[in-house]
Amino acid sequence: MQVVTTNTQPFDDQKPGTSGLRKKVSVFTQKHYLNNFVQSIFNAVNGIESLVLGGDGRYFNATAIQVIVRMAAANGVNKLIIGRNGLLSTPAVSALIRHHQTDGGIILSASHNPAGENGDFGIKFNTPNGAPAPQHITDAIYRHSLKMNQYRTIQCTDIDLSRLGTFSVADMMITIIDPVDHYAGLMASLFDFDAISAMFATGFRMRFDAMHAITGPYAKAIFENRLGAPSGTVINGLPLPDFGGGHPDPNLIHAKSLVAELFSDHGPAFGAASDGDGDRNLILGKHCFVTPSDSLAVIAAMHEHVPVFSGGIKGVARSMPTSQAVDVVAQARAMEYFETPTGWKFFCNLMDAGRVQLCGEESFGTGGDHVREKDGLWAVLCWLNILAKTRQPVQTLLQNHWRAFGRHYYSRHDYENIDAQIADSMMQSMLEALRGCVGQAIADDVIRQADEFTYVDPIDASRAEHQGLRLILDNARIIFRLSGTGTSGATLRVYLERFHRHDIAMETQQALSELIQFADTFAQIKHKSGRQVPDVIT
Ligand code: G16
Repeated sequence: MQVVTTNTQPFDDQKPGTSGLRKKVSVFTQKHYLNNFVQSIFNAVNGIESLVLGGDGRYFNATAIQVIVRMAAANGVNKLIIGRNGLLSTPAVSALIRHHQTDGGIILSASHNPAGENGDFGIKFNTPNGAPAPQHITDAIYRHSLKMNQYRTIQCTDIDLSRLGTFSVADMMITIIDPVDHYAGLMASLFDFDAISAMFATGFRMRFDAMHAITGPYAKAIFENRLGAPSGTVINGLPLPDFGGGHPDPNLIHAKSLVAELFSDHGPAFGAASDGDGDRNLILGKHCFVTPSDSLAVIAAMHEHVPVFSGGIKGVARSMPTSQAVDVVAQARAMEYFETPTGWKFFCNLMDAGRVQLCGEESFGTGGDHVREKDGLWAVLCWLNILAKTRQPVQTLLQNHWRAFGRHYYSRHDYENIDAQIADSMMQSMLEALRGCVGQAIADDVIRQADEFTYVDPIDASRAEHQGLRLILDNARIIFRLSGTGTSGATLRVYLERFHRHDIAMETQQALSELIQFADTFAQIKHKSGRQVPDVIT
């Protein structure tokens, strides 16, 4: 094998965000750009000998796989497991890393961001426990990227990604696997597939929107082939390099037609969707949307119905901006509960330590400790299992939950593509004004605490600072945060939450109207960003 050392210049913009490095395709396709970042991973993480490699199939996925294959061979990898055609969902990669006990994995995805030649691309490294690299590793990768002057590769022709089997390239053994098999088997071991099949056999109907992204083949194999849901249950099931021109973010805005079907009188009883790389989920019932925060709380409250949790739930965790609905369940059921910064990686120490078995985020992420990523289809199967055991409509389950635990009205307002400097200065002004807020009233509630969220990991005592600004009232919260996943400008997220012990059956935005008004005035959103209304309300 002939290793070629190629001279390069560092790029200064390769700092991984909330979930790896995400940039426009035009950035990633610059000469040496991908190579530099991949070499930074090998330089920062010593001794990678085995790897899982796959992505969500977006534009540039297959080309990037070939680049990484050559660089892996030149950097001492001797065992590489790749999904056929370069495809693997994010949770499937996490499961494979754990199953094959590899030294990690590389995932190619920009999650829910649009794809195609003018879209986004992304890459991230996961560690041997299957989790997204923690901060100290992503910091090290970034430091290496800033001084990158040479990368290692080999010269060889492209490998055939379409053929299952094992072969070698230089000294490296490559195995091309079916992307779905292992994951589908894992799901069958975690859920009561007989009970769910029996429910489908009685005529229960669902619709799953794969949004032309990675989950199509997984969903067809699981829902239609294994569980007996009628063909056509999975829509937009063919993964396309541009995701069919859509925006595979499973929320009320981007899954509009699915939402319309579930809100029509003749729609199915259950609807769900997942995102570009298969780690997010949207849950819908007939005439009913389950917020991700409520979904987490309902699963926690009804976990006895799901075999995954046959050992019980010792603890749950949610990201800080996620509503506190799951905390109420945890208190009632004597579970430990944790509040972490946004980013799935913050849950993983707690899972490794056996402290939490269920986690969730307002950004449509839910998952358990079977892998170390959030898992869209897993969350859908949790709901199907609960529905199969209770045989009650989603809406009834949700209303019963609110009756038992109270209701957290919740919404997130996003202001996208704000000039980064303006967004930073808005955050800075708010930070300076925080202290003056304490004691101020919003409607019939009072701000008791106003601070910037800092997290100290209970397991390894690592600190994460500047994780969002919080205004905490007796029964409400307003949170401001800048997104860490965008690729152009800055996105300001405003998270709004108000708790009512008894459901007041009010439309969500109306129930939150005083908080919305206060947030707008406090952040001076209209004045400083020039935006009159949020770009996306979820
Ligand atoms: C990533 C992280 C999530 C996080 C989300 C939103 O999700 O894995 O943990 O909640 O970003 O991040 P932000 O609010 O910073 O945009 P994904 O699905 O994009 O990988």
